[in-house]
Amino acid sequence: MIKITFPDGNIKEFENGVSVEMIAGSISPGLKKQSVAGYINGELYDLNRPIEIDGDIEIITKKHKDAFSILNHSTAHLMAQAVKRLFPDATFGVGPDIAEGFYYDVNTNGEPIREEDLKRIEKEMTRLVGAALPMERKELPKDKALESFKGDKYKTELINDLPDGEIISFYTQGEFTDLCRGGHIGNTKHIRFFKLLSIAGAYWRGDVNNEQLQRIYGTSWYTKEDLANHLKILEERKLYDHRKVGKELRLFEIVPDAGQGLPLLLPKGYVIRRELENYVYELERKAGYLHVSTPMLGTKWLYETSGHWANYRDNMFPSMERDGEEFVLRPMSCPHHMLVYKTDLRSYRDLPIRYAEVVTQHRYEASGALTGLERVRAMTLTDAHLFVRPDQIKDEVKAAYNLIYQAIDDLGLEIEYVELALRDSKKGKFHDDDKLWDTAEEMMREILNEMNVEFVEMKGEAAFYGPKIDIQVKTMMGHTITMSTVQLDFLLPIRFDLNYIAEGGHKERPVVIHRGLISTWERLMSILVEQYRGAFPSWLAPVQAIVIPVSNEVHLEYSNKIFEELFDLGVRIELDKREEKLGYKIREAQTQKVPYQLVVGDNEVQKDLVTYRKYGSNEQVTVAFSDFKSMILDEIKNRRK
Ligand code: TSB
Ligand code: ZN
Repeated sequence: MIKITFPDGNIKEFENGVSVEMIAGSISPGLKKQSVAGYINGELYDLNRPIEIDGDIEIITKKHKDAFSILNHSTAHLMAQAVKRLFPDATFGVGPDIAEGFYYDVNTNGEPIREEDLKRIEKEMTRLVGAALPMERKELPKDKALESFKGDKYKTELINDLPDGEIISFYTQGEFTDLCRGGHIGNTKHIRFFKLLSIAGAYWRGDVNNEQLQRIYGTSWYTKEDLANHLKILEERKLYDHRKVGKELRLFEIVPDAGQGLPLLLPKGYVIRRELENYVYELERKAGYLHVSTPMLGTKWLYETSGHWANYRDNMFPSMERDGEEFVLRPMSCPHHMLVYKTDLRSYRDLPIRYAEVVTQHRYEASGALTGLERVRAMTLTDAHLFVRPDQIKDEVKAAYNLIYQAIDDLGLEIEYVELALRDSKKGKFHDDDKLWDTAEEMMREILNEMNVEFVEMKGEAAFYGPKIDIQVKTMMGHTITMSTVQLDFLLPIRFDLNYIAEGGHKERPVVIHRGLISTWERLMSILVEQYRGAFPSWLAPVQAIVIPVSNEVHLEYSNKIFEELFDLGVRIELDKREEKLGYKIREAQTQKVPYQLVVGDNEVQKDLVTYRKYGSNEQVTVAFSDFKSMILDEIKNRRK
């Protein structure tokens, strides 16, 4: 007999070799039906795996946060089995579950799988589901494992990477066996609502020097409704992808002639960027920041001194030489701001000093990672470096965080979660003063706790110069990306020998806080385009209002008056006096998502009125022109959402 302890502290005895499924069934048939796996002492157990030790149990039901990944991981195996049946020479790389489903990397060792084949594979999967094959776990020592996968290059490599002496687990369903840590759903019959989505290329182990495999993506759910919902979201995403909307609204283009990851901002896109810049400038001015401007080309010395050249060079474009001097395109502005600080003698009374700049910088990002405006190689960051005394660190980090919070809220965005990025002392890319790291990391933890901010710690994600608080948002496309950042740095002040005169007249070192307010214009724009689905609030909209006369002969003069008056007041307004049908002009204004459409007919002309329709509403509202004027001016000036 073994003793099983339940989460409420209850202890029950079971036969040795009992399974999670049987334990669930002993509680209630309903629980048995809902359960998909379990944790025994924290280790994932399949439903049918025999339990042979005493332990704490946590039953994973379909609603548990890990249930989705178990189902999707199992579906990846199911797909591989189906692929193997249809492409008997196929070998397989890795096949994990991911945030919204799963993928499996396949080499057919013959004709590649085409988009049209996905249907066939799905059908085969359905057949395997019908066969109700148990997914059974088996364990082998490493040498036996290698033997049973002899000739399979990828699995052999994966097994070889596991530590010697390790017991390796396998899962078998029908004729198909796969190397796998588990856990699984127990039987193929539980996999019912899935869809294969796409095929992409992926290098074996992510290395461009290796052969390319085919990566098949899919998604799998516990109910028909959940699957249908998810597929609907995927369809909608295609419509709101910023790359598509950005093109339709003529905001930006990425053309091969300009270079990968080097977008061209078109006039309408630039309007948005300038509005955002005005907003940021004002916000920072009120928060006590001073604005500076420094060049995007700098001496290599700057980056050798800072440590970027040693620790960040992979992300930099190569240096160039002129007249015996070496230059680099800057990937960050920190060194320049250190120099700005050094242009004067500083006293403890001058601190904190907060230098802000919208910094154009270049980073070498792998071409496979480039994504529209979301991840680019030329970017302009809403950057700042704060020079503070040690006793000011906490207040300044908190204030920087709060300013970020405000900006994110003003722009209608939402924080998904906050990450505290720490170093991993085993990795070489971090500077190596343990004491500085420990102090900085502990301080950041304290600050977040004092602010009652929930956060997750991420080892190995810090900047080479210090820990970061990274503020993550989720894009409409479902990726999580870093929007804002506050970073604590004791290193660069040493490297650049920064000082201030302390109260007693001696020299002290300031501390630097790096702060990215709302990311780069590029990334921010990608998020906003998707968030607003191209329909920007009027303060950001490239065209804020459009006047459409019903008839050019009768209504043009009054239309022109409205246009000129608002134009002179700074409203981005257009007058559509083309000889086109009224319906056509209205539809076009709609597709351009112009916030205010003003249609001018007899009634408007005679009584000095405007009739407007706000984008997204079907209602037509008629008001005195003067009232409309104050309304739209107020809305723009106060950046109403
Ligand atoms: C905040 N030196 C600091 C600065 O002072 C710094 O550069 N930090 S950073 O490396 O984390 O980058 C700041 C922000 O730039 C990130 O939080 C992210 O929002 C944005 N960013 C980084 N790489 C890219 C990229 N390739 N494309 C678009 N935006 C990017
Ligand atoms: Zn910086």
